[in-house]
Amino acid sequence: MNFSTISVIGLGYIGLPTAAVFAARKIKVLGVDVNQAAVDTINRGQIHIVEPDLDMVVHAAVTEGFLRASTQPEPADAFLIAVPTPFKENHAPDLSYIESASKSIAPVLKKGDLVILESTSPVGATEQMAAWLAEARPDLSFPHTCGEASDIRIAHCPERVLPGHVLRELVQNDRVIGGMTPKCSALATSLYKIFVLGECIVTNARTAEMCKLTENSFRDVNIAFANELSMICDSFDVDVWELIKLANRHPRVNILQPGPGVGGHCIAVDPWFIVSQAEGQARLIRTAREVNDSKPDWVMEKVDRAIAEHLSGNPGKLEKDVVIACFGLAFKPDIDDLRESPALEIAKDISKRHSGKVLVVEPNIEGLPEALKATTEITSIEEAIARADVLLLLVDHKEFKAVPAATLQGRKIVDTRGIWLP
Ligand code: SAJ
Repeated sequence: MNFSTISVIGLGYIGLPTAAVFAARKIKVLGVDVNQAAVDTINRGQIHIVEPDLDMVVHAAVTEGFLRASTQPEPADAFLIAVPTPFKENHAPDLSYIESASKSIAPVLKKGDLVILESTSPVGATEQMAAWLAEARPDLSFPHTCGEASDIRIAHCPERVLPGHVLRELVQNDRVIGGMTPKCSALATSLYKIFVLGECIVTNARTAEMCKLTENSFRDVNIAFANELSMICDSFDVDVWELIKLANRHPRVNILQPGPGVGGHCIAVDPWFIVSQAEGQARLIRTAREVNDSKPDWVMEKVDRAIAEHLSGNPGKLEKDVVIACFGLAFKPDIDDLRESPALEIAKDISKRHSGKVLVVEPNIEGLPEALKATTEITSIEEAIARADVLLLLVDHKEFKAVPAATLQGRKIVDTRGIWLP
């Protein structure tokens, strides 16, 4: 099949890079987003998100005329839906973005088109999407009712790229192709083969949905193990970082790293989709979520203890005289992404609760986020180390790893990442 035009619905962290790599292979791509400002930015050849090298690829694709953005869908040979799937109050998945994306493309669908759902989705979401499309277009046939004879082909092909390495991983990672029928899978495979150098592995839509949820739940459970160990070791007076290094010398043990909690928009969200669909069975997955979500509270207790210890060593000093410095706000090292960041939540919490000065160091951002502007002060690493009584290390950015050990000697440190320990 020759795809002469491709449409990507949702121009965020996944949709925009995907649209750009297709366009870089000289295919006409229309990116669609409800955000007019994002559409305008892209049409100027610029980007509205942070991802290394993406600005260059988008600029070239727009300048050469292969990538264009709009708020309105237009006819295309293939549609890729890459919209958010957050969860609701009760952790149940919110499919409203997929629903409105499906309903927006339905009027422009034509016989022979391929529709791919890339958004991380609960099991059954692709069938649900097919049902929404069928409802809007009774004149076309769909795989959930007509099987291989359908006019429209549908597949779930979850994205698996790591923020910060998106352009490389999009091309190199293996891709799971979950067609609603074998013909749907074959067509989706031929689409991804345009830029994917990794293997395209075919399965059905439900398995592909569960595969994506499984990958992120696996990581969440493993991080929870590390986080739980760090809390246990603290009460045993055992250095968890040394312990993990030692245990990982075993040929079949590979423990991940503890931290202040799990952030980002994927690992802290996706496991809940399994829990909400398998309430009584997903006990380990639920507990892992709870362990990781509770870690910031534990860090806050460590900060309170550090303040108390500092005060007991400095008679006459009051809490309002104690200066705390938070090192890092991002959700993981060496990125500027603060969304769903436990480090940011902890810094906000401290700035609300602490009566003394709170300093913030974040080498990857220009100014402080709104929530911290009135209550904290952004400083350099050196200034924070010089002024603070309690140093709280939240993110293992390379700049913090480079701080000479001698500078930190004898200081009161709460290190959630194990890089400033003696
Ligand atoms: N973290 C730890 N300790 C570790 C590893 C990570 O505390 O040893 C924390 C990080 O600091 C961060 C969070 O976990 O707060 C998540 O970071 P991450 O690097 O593990 O993952 P994400 O959220 O950037 O990307 C994940 C990836 N999934 C897996 O590795 C299984 C990525 O491949 C997915 O495409 C992405 O989720 C997604 O979009 O679903």
